[in-house]
Amino acid sequence: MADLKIIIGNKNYSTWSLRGWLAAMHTGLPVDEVKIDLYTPGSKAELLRHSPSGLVPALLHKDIVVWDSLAIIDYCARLAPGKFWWPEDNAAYAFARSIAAEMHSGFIALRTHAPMNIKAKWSSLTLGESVAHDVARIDTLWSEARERFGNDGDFLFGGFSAADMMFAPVVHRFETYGIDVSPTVRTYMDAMLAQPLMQQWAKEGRAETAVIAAGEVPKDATQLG
Ligand SMILES: N[C@@H](CCC(=O)N[C@@H](CS)C(=O)NCC(=O)O)C(=O)O
Repeated sequence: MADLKIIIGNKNYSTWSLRGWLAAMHTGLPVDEVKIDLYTPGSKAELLRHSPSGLVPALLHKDIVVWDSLAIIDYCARLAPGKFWWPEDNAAYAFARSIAAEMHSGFIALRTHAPMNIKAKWSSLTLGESVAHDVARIDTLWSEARERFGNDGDFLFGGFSAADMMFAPVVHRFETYGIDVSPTVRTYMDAMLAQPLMQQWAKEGRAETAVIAAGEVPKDATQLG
């Protein structure tokens, strides 16, 4: 049994779980994984057995529990200080921390109307105004990060970092709904989709059979939002 255990939900759908799981795996330490099928009878009781908020992700480290994705990322950064989490440079750090926080608290329209569903593929949906606004803002943030701070690698701040973890589910959303992005963002998304931990999660998500209604866009939809 490993000292670290990450509690997650369905890999096809659970965006916050993806962020916490990436952080736990990025430590490079041995990690046990417990997956709970969300929104099923009994799942809330099962979540509460591990996570005081009744939500995933939760990270258990020996007898310590950390819940909420951003807290898990910061805790994992303490456990594995030799790995890249946040950029050193003050300007890059400020940008990285700000966009991670903006992701954690914002982009409600995109989160509401374009659920992560790794298995799904749409090509014909137009974007409602509020979703289009979120998409444009994210494109601007990713492009600026890549152009100003990303020279040392393929990710927002060069190497794969906490900021990429926070935006990982958005990459899947853009991919699933065939959302138009700038060339810089397309190149960044391709790097994210090829990242080994991202590939592992997506492969396991695609193999799942559970269907969560809230994670499905109606078949006759023409617009997101
Ligand atoms: N702010 C939390 C959000 C966690 C959250 O909403 N998790 C969802 C899954 S993506 C959940 O546990 N839902 C299960 C439920 O509500 O029963 C975080 O950043 O971790």
